[in-house]
Amino acid sequence: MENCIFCKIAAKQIPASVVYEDDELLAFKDINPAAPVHLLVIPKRHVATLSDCGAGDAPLLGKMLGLVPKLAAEFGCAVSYGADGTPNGGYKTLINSGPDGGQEVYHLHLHLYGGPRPWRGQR
Ligand code: DGP
Repeated sequence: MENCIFCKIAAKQIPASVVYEDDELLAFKDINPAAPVHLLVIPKRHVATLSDCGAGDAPLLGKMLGLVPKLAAEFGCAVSYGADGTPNGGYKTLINSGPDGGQEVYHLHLHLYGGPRPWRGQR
């Protein structure tokens, strides 16, 4: 897509701090982090919003979601459990969709926020 900033990042036409890449997906650091860890996972193929995905996109969406725990572990924010089973650490995943969903960049992306709270705008 010609004027899509994330397509340009996927095509390496503009720089980004890339943390993961395969044939279908790219993950990179958000330019304006709202948490100590703030990554974006995108499909390389242009998809504007989650509402533009159909049943055929389920494998792609599953792959995006499946990447999250791997990145969380790599960036030190995986969920872990104490000896008594108490959960520790963790992260938030978010997909903003459309204007009412707060989407600013119209190329599907999944936010991964992690690290010790408070984060910007969150307790
Ligand atoms: P959203 O509101 O869900 O559309 O979030 C868009 C996010 O994309 C926002 O957190 C900032 C980030 N972003 C926008 N432009 C760039 C860019 O050029 N590079 C990087 N790394 N992140 C960007």
